[in-house]
Amino acid sequence: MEVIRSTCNYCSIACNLDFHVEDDEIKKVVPTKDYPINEGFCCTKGLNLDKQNTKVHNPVLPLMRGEDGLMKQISWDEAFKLFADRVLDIQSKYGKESFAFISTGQLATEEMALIGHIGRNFLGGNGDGNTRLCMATSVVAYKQSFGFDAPPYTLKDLEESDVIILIGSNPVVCHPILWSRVRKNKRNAKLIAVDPRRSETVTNCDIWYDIKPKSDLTFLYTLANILIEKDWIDKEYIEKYTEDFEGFKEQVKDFTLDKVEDQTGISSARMLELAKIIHEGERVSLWWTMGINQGYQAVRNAQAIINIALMTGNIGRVGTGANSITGQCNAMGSRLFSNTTGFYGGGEYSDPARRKRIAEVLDMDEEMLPTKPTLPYNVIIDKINSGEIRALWVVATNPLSSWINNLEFKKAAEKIDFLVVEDIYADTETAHYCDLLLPSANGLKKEGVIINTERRLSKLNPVLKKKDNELTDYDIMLGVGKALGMGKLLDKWKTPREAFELMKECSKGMPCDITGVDYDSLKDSRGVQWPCRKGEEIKEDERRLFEDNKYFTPSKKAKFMYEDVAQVPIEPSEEYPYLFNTGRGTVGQWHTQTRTREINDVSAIVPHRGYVNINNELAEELNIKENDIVRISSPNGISNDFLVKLSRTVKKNQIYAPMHYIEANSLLPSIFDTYSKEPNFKYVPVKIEKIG
Ligand SMILES: Nc1nc2c(c(=O)[nH]1)N[C@H]1C(S)=C(S)[C@@H](COP(=O)(O)OP(=O)(O)OC[C@H]3O[C@@H](n4cnc5c(=O)[nH]c(N)nc54)[C@H](O)[C@@H]3O)O[C@H]1N2
Ligand SMILES: Nc1nc2c(c(=O)[nH]1)N[C@H]1C(S)=C(S)[C@@H](COP(=O)(O)OP(=O)(O)OC[C@H]3O[C@@H](n4cnc5c(=O)[nH]c(N)nc54)[C@H](O)[C@@H]3O)O[C@H]1N2
Ligand code: SF4
Ligand SMILES: [Mo]
Repeated sequence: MEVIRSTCNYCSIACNLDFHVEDDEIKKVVPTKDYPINEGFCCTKGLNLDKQNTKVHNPVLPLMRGEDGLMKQISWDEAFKLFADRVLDIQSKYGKESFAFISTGQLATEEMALIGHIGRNFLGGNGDGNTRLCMATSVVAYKQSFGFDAPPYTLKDLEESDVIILIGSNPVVCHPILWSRVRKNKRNAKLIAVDPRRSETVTNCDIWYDIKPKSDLTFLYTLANILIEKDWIDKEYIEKYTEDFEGFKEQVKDFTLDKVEDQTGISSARMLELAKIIHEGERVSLWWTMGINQGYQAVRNAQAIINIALMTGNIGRVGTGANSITGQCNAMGSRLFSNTTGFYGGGEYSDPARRKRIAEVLDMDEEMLPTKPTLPYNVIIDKINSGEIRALWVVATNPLSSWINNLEFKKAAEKIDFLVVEDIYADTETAHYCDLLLPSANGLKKEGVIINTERRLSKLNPVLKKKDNELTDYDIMLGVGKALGMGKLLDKWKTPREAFELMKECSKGMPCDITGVDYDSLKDSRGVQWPCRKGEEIKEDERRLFEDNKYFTPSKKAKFMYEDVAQVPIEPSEEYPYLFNTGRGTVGQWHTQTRTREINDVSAIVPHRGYVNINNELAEELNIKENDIVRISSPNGISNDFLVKLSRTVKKNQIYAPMHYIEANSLLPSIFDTYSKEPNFKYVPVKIEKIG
């Protein structure tokens, strides 16, 4: 029996797993013992990675929609030619920007880089990722505050903190292996959760700040104001390493204790208690995830967290940090190497030095490189609906279900002239509308590099062999590129390894420099965090950023970023009195459930239709019982039916809907953060009616 190690390509922890393989069949999956991230543990999704395309097979050959509306099988050469003919024809009629692609944080870095090369450098189209739905807020927050998209922590910081504050984050369900690091904490840390819902993580914490939905900014500004007034701040750190603290101080001075309870639901005594805990903690770490990122004022929320870390000197030291936890396995790869919002390895498209360097590395004309960041996801969809974008290539994401206000995406899918879907399943909600389906081999058959939440690169290795005619995403993208006539522009991209070498060169001298990473040594290694510069010896395999207190801004100082608290876009009303919140349901369910539906242990226990948690008292008032069906309507003008699961984890006026079911998103209006354009996925007032 052969043992092949690879990386789990579900969540951003990126556990390593040993696959025991015989006759091209996986006999056993064992979490890798000596991998520093998961140390012999993993969650049910990783353990069941072998259950992909076992019950629900993917076609090996592409499918094209015929004139009768039915899908029929074609050869790969025919598919590539069809792609090229249709896209080039559409571009010749409507201009380069009539083409766009939507990619993902769930591919290997090399695949993201290649689709960015084809779609942006060669075709001159727009291309965004589902990371817009997820990490865009953290990206913008870090860029503005630190000068680079740089999550500063290492997961070991969880073991070394005195105080761990989790804001809008439910790692017990979403990052179980991260939680095992919390459990290994050596300093008897105080665990604090800030969440309107009594999540699984809240249940495992010492203190719960059950704030009113979307009141985080007031909560954090009040906290900052107390710390300032009590003089519980690190003046030396502020003075030496940060900018514009005075402006921030002015901003928060009116966030006084007399108003806080009314606005956030948290009493002034409890606010004082939290400030005191932070003050007394020698090592305080602050962590956030989608409860912060997916909001209408999300960037400023994330920066309010960053500001607390900066003003108390809780950054750049063991067990501290303002730490955004990423979502998908390779969200970090997509953030840095997808050529969508900035150059490979970072840097603005307007920066002449970066333009020159990237053109040299890729051996192409500077004029061919993008001159501006992509149009964001929401604008791409608007432009499909207005007829400006006519061809769309969707790779490894299922927007018909996952996009906010998803009937807008459905409209776009119905309207667009040419929709291509590349997926490991032909039956996703999005694939249902496509003109061309490019079936790809799943992650067990591919090679590449994944960058996890703590900036650690690890290797995806082929565990199973490809069948005849079966192609990976990399193979498919190369086929598309060749058919488009990219010719010499693909000379340096023949294999994932070559693409990785290009990305290394592009990263040279940047904060995420990976020139010291050796592709071969990465296999079966302990992984390596960026930066990893060529020639530089790395002594520790768990490293944090900013230990030298130098940030990536021109002044080398971190910047306090702040703004007035924005008005809630839609207040609850008599018609829509309840607040609808969405997020993850269980450890075993992954997003739109294409993959996890194949895991028996998961499908046996989760509801098979969209459901909501309703508080027992509210249910009683509305005469609703467990397993009833309710109709929920939102100001979107949409009503959807949900199964009822009574739960005291939600407050009486709040409802929680797991995002794994298509019904949730059509209720949410198209509201985005001003700066990151990340959707406001976790808040809309709704009404409930019992039916049936
Ligand atoms: N099992 C499983 N694990 C996953 C995933 C999955 O689909 N399934 N997806 C992965 C991905 S891509 C991501 S991005 C992560 C997401 O990981 P998380 O962000 O931890 O998960 P969510 O459930 O989306 O949201 C976290 C919490 O935000 C809270 N919240 C809602 N509104 C507010 C608010 O106004 N303020 C505050 N403070 N909190 C609020 C919610 O109640 C919820 O408990 O999980 C990753 N891991
Ligand atoms: N209401 C609400 N909506 C949300 C969220 C929320 O909290 N609330 N969270 C948002 C977040 S954070 C995220 S990240 C998104 C996720 O949203 P999506 O990206 O749409 O969700 P997935 O189901 O992970 O879709 C991934 C697709 O890729 C396919 N796939 C898997 N592996 C491969 C591969 O190797 N190659 C190819 N070509 N395809 C592959 C899968 O079959 C699946 O169809 O959802 C967002 N939507
Ligand atoms: S914790 Fe994340 S990376 Fe680890 S096995 Fe589970 S899904 Fe995979
Ligand atoms: Mo995500």
